[in-house]
Amino acid sequence: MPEIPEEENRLPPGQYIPRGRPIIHYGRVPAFRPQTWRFQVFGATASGRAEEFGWEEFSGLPRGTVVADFHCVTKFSIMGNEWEGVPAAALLDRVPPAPGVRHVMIYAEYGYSANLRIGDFDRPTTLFATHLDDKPLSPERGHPLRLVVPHLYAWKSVKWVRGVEYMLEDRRGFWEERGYHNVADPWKEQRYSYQEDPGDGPP
Ligand SMILES: Nc1nc2c(c(=O)[nH]1)N[C@H]1C(S)=C(S)[C@@H](COP(=O)(O)O)O[C@H]1N2
Ligand SMILES: [Mo]
Repeated sequence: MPEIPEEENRLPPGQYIPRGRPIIHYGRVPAFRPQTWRFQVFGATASGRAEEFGWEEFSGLPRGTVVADFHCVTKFSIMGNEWEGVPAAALLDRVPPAPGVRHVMIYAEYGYSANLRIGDFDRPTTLFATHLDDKPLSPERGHPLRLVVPHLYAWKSVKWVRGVEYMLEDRRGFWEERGYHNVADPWKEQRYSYQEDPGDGPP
């Protein structure tokens, strides 16, 4: 039988398992209004047009489940989360990017954002989650929709997400502009922008 690694063996360097499941974010928890909620895909789309989804339409996209650990740069890790929602790949199928797209910017309510390389966005484990462990997300966890990018530090897992911009050139998001690493791989401890190698971030 294949062995499931102990939680200790699944921890990236410098991380620890806290008691409970911390919740952290910058600013307030937004209210969800299903009638006016919109999800926008814009920038370098293949069609040249922006696309907008209402709540019903977005939640009707193909769905999937991902079980993954979650690593915050402040060093706590939350192990074995079961996220359910719309895989990023399903959105990329529905709204194909133009051929030159190498990066995306994810936007949330209140101006929070995070940039990702297209290869990190287009992973089988990257998904727009509506549910955590069989329950709808709580307001504090990102209800109604949050991105989950489990293989990168959790500031890239944008809560209350409202849109994606397809980008031909990389730009820094909220924390990437404030001294955090552009790529954010926890296994390489890519915490801060001063650790970036040439090519990791925009010039
Ligand atoms: N919109 C938004 N998303 C966000 C944040 C935020 O401040 N605003 N904080 C990020 C950070 S730093 C972390 S560690 C995770 C925390 O997710 P959790 O509250 O579900 O543990 O959300 C990320 N997503
Ligand atoms: Mo974080």
